[in-house]
Amino acid sequence: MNVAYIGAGSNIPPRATFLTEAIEALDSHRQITVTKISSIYETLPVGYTDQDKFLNMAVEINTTLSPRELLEYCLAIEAGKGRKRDVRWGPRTLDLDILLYNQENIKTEQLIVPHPRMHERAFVLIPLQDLNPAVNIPTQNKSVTEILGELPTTEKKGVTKWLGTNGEEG
Ligand code: GSY
Repeated sequence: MNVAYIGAGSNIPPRATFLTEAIEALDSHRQITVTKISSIYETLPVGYTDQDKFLNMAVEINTTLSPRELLEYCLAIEAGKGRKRDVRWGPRTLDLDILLYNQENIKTEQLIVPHPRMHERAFVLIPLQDLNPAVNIPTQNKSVTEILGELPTTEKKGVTKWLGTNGEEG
C-alpha cells in the first residue's frame, strides 16, 4: 500500500464545494482510501496575485494506484469540475497536486514529486502539517514542520483557517 499526500485548491465559487466534491471523488475510487483530511484555509494568491483568494486544503490517501495512474485520476477529477488550463497561473475551479508519494523522488515529463515548489508555499505546507507534522520532504530532507519554521512570516500570514458559515458560497 502506498501513502500519498494531495493538495487541493480553488478560487472560483463555489470553492468549498469544489474541494469537498474532489475529496469525495478521490475516496470513491476503489483503489484509493482517504485517511486524513486537513482543515480548509483561505489563502492569498501566490504567483499571479491579481486574482481572488483561494481555499486550500490537503488529504492523505492510501492507494494501490501508481503515481502516473493517480495523476491521471486527479486530472480527470479536475476536468469534471470544469478546470480549464488556458492561463498558467490564473484562476481555477479545482487544482489537485500530488505533493508526496511515499518517500519517492519522481521526475517524468508529466509529473514531478515531491511537488517542486511545495517547500516554498505556506498554502501547501500548513494543510500538510495538519495531516502529518513529521512527514519528511525528500528533496529537502526536512520535516514539514522544520520547513515551515524556516518560512518567512509574511508567507504564513497569507494563510488563515477558513470557517464556512451556513449558506456561504465558498
Ligand atoms: O498551485 C496551485 C494553484 N495556485 C495557488 C493556490 O492553490 N493557492 C494560492 N494561495 N495561490 C496559488 N497560486 C497558484 S498558481
